Amino acid sequence: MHKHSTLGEFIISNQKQFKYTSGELSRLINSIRLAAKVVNHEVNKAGLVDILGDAGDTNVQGEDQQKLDVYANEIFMKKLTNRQIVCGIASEEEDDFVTISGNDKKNNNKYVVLIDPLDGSSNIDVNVSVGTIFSIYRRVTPVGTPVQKEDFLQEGKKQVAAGYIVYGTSTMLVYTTGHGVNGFTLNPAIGTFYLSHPDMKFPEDGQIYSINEGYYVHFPQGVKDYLKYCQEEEGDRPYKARYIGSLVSDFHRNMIKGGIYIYPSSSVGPQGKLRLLYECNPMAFLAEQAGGKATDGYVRILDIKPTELHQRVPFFCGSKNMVIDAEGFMAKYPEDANY
Ligand code: P6P
Repeated sequence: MHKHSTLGEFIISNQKQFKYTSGELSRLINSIRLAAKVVNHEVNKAGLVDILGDAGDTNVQGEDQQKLDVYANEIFMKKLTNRQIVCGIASEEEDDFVTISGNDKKNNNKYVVLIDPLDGSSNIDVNVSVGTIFSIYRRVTPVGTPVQKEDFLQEGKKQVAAGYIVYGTSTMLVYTTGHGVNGFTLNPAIGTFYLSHPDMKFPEDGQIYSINEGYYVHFPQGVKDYLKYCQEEEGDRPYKARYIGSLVSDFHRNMIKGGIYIYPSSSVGPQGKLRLLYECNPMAFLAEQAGGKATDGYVRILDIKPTELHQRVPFFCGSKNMVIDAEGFMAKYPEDANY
């Protein structure tokens, strides 16, 4: 594969790796590619157009919806719907899942997509990078019938594709279909994504930890013990603290440089903050495909059976040996396990 192939060329040359019929993956990724370019355009000019500030509404999370959140959600919903490939979408910005019955109203589309259209949106006003996270499954209820909640509540290990777009100093699409992780960088001048990071791998070890230490007093003891381990002078420690407050950006940096991202349970948030279905599962799929690891501190994220669309889960994700070290501290306090 020539290093500078485009996303389109890459999809075609890797189509055979997607275990379903040939055109389906292309249509899925192409709809995401187009939506990414449209959202990127708005995100990049957000400071210039009166699109900032609250949309005067709040989402199921009870968070003020930034207009760009709402905008990104609409764009991804529309582009996914138009390609006649998706039978349902669940989004952080939608209270319940949305049924897409197709132009012929026959519910013949086979995939469901779960999406966080603009994660880290509170960073928009301060010009810090934000991201889109997506997770794709094959439906499990009969084709030809309306999509059902169980199509969305599948374990993360059933994902057929997952990825993110990071709207940073450059805009990148990073995704997997279960055959490794590849990163594409957008050339905004011509609107083309180029394969800039083939076969991305998490370094097995790392010296960066990403966590909001402001909540230290609320953390479970295992996390407090692990943080002290990161900060003591021994071998390759103390580690470096890097926390952008945007999951996609922290994950992306840690995948390239090595590191661990932790959003743990706490006394104020017993299940942590991140959502299992459209944040942790897709990032965990990517992490494992890149040779990394993702758990809730005790259990593999991709093995967790979801029960609710917007359920939260504690999240430890990154370089394999760093996650293993953190789990070693968590294991001392089995009473803190969730499952
Ligand atoms: P806190 C953004 O809202 C987000 O979902 C992640 O992108 C980010 O890592 C985390 O929450 C930041 O949360 O509580 O540290 O501000």
